[in-house]
Formats: sequence, C-alpha cells, structure tokens
Amino acid sequence: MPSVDALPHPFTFDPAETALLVIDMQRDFLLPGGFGESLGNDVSQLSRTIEPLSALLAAWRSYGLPVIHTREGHLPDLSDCPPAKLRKGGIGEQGAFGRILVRGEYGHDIVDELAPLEDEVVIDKPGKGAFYATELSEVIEKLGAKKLVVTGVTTEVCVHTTVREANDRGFDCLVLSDCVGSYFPEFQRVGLEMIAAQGAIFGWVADSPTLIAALQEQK
Ligand code: C5J
Repeated sequence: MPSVDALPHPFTFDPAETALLVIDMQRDFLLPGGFGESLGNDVSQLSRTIEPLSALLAAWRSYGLPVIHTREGHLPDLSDCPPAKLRKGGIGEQGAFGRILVRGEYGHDIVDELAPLEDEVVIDKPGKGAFYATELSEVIEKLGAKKLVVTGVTTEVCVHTTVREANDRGFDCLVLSDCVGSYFPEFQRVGLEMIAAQGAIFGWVADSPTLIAALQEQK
C-alpha cells in the first residue's frame, strides 16, 4: 500500500479506496478581473496551484482513480443562497465573467486547465463545505472511497470546511500544500499547520510530488 511522507506522520492509503477532491478551482476565484480580485485579493496566490494540480490530475487519472470536482455557487434566482451571505454583497451581481458565483455563468465554472473530464463528478455546492446540502456523501459511498486527497481553494475557507466535514464523517484526508491556495500567505501557512496539528487533528499534509512518487513506487 502506498505511504506518503506527510505531516504529522506518514499517510498510508489504498488507491482503490481513495478519491481526489478538487475544490472550487473556479474562474471567479482564480482569474485576474474576477470576483476574487475585485475584493482586493492577489489571485496569483491561488493561480500558482494550477500547474501542480494539472500534473497531479494527469498522474491520478493515469491510474484510473476517481476525481470529484466542486464549484461554489447558487441557482440563478439565488433561492439557495443564505440571506446572511447575500447581504455581504457580490453574489448574483454582474461581474467581469457574468453574474458572480451563479451556476451556468462563465465565472462560476472551473478554469480551462483543470476542466473536469466527462466521466468525473462535479458537485455544485451552496456553502463553503462540500458536504453541506450536496450529494457528496452518496457519491463517495458509491465510489467506495474511504480516504480523500484534498486540493483546491481557498485553504482556510472551503478546503478547511470540507476537510473538517470529511473528518467528522470518518474520512482520513491528505491535503496537498502546493495544490491548495489562500489569498493570504499567513492563512496558507497557519491553515496547513492547523490541519496536521495534534497528531493529525483533522488531516495530513504533504505535497503533490511526494504523493505522485508514492503512487509510482507501488506500480
Ligand atoms: C471562498 C472558497 N473563499 N472556495 N470560497 O469564499 O474558499
């Protein structure tokens, strides 16, 4: 069984029972001119994840392993958007890439480099966590996955919320430091430290070349 050199200790996994989760790699968050940048954020802190994530996807797919993508967003009538989230502004308003975080709009979709393949599941989620108000639990159960490799953006928001939700549901999660991103370098550093603290309080942390090497070694 592959073992990844991870923090706080090695992460061992059966590839046949592990799914790769790619969280919210959407144009609205990542592209210059999009929602994220309009809030004053440095999107290069997120876009640096695209290259390692592309390489990981290629490797993961080459073994025929399952990939699940998520997108944060809302129905066009915003009926699934909690009032408190709406009141903060932005959601549903016209942005550079269409209505912000609204399903079907250009900005809501995943960046071209990481486009899901036809047979890969895409989960549309109204919240920060990928389990809340989605079919993710059923999808994971159908795949027979017991562990998750987690990537995407942003580290301290949707990645953290999802990993915490997954941990509470009994899934061990390996978070890949170079394939998750925060607009804030300090949050990236501390966010990763929090995951692996106290003996993997809610997950493990490694980088993608280490995971790819572990996959190749078990060939
Ligand atoms: C945020 C996310 N940060 N995908 N969404 O609002 O982390």
